[in-house]
Amino acid sequence: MESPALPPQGASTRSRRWRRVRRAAVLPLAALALSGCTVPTFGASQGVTTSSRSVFHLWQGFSIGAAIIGTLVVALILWVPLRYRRHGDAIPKQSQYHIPLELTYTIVPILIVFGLFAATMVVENKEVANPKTSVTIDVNAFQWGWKFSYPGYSAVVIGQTTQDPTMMMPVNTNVHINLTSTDVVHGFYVKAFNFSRYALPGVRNQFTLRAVNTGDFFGQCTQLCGLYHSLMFFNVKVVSMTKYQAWLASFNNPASASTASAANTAQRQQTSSVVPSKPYASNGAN
Ligand SMILES: [Cu+2]
Repeated sequence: MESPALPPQGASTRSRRWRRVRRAAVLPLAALALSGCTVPTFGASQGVTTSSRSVFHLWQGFSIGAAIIGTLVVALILWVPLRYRRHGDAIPKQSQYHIPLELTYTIVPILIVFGLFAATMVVENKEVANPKTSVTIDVNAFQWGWKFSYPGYSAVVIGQTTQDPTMMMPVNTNVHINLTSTDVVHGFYVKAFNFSRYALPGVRNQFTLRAVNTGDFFGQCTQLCGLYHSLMFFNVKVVSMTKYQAWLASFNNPASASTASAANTAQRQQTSSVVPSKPYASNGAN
C-alpha cells in the first residue's frame, strides 16, 4: 500500500516557527489593547496652556523612557529561557564579579534618575514662574462658589452652587492669578489646563496661566469642602485681548462699580474669623 505524501521537512519547520512567533506576539499585543494604551499621548491631554503642554511633554518623555526600559527588561527575561531551554541541567557559566557589567548596571540607572529629576525640575520651575504681566485676576473660593475680580476694574463675577461663574481671560497673555479662600480649603482645577492648586484660607496662592487657544473650558473644586462641594463648578472663557478689554470696559459704569464694592464688602464679612486678613503670599507651589 502506498503511504500518503508527507509535506517537505523545511515547510513544516517554517510553519511551526511562524505559529510560535504568532503565539509570542499575542501577549504584548493583548497587553497593549487591554491597557487602553494610546500613543503618542499615553492617555494624557496636551491642554491649552503653555504649562499644560510642558507637563504633557514631560509625561510623554517619562512614558517613552518607561516603555523602552520595560521592553528591554521583558525581552531579556524572555530571551534567557527561550535561548537556553535545551541546554540540559548543567549549571551555566557564572559571571559574578564582572566589574564593567556591575558598574554599568549601577551607573546607568543613576544617570536615568538624574535625567528624570532634571527634566522634572525644569518643568516645575516653569510651572511656578511668575513673569511680570499687566493682567491680574483675583480668584476667591468660598462655600460653595467662586468670585472672579479684576484689580483696577469694576468687573466682578460671582457664582455659587447652581450658577457657574465664568472667568474671562485673554489668549496668548500671561495672566497672574491670586487664589484665596474665604473659609476652608478648596481646589482650583481646570482640566484643559492640566492644572490644580489649593485655595487655602490665609494664603494668597499666586501662579501664572498662559492660554494658547481661545475657547470655553470647564473648572471645578477638587477638595471636599462641605455640603455643596459637588456643585462648585466654574467656566473659563479664553478670548482675544480686544474682546477681553471690551468685556472689562462693559463694567465701567456706576451700577457695576457699586455691585463690585458690595461684593467685596460681603466677602470681607463672610470671611471666617480664623482666616488672617493679610494672606501669606505663596509662589504657587501649593
Ligand atoms: Cu470647594
